[in-house]
Amino acid sequence: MKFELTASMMCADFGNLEREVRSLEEGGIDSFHIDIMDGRYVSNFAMSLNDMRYIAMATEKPLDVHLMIEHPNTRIDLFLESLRPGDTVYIHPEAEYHPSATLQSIIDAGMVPGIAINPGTSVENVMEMLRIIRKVLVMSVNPGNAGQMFLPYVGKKITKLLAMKEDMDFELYWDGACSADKILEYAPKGVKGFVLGTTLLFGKGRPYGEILQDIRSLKF
Ligand code: S6P
Ligand code: MG
Repeated sequence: MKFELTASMMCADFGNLEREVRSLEEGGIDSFHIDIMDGRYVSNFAMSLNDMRYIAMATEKPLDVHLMIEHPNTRIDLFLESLRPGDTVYIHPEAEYHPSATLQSIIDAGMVPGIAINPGTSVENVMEMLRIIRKVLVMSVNPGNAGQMFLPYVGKKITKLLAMKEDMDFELYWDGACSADKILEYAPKGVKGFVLGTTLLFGKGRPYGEILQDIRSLKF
């Protein structure tokens, strides 16, 4: 079964960031997920612009930038100018007065436009944006922190989005508390990729390559 695995870099060892990037690349990660927070849209600070720039410089793999910041359009140019065409930028529609204008800035810069949908946000609230984005990041935890519990009511929304993705031409990605059983259940249903954090990848005392190999060898 083909699905993408992306590493949530806010969970990495920042004392050895370059080594972390190398081990993940050698282990076969598909992309690097960069959680940018401003302490306002979410009550946490994880990664920031310079962390993203450093990882963009350290790898040729795609970046998957998840902006958890208020009014990203104010200085989205700072992020876009440090990325490569084909990298993905997700915004949270609730964080912007005119989210479709922000998505247009992402498209104009040659990046893949995405929206992140919070557990409490309905598909109906973002319907028009689904027509212009290419990726939907479904949050299965509230944004802001790693290591949280999966919120089971999100399952119904994923089912709804899966039924719409062909017609509206977007792909679905999972972010939050991603475990092997979630991949086993949702990859066959059509979820295209999974963000791996502390639940499955980081802080396990095992080489990333071994863990990623185990995930790719899951029996569906
Ligand atoms: C949360 C953030 C996520 C987490 C990731 C952590 O605000 O968007 O990307 O870093 O989901 O994974 P885990 O397995 O620790 O929940
Ligand atoms: Mg994220």
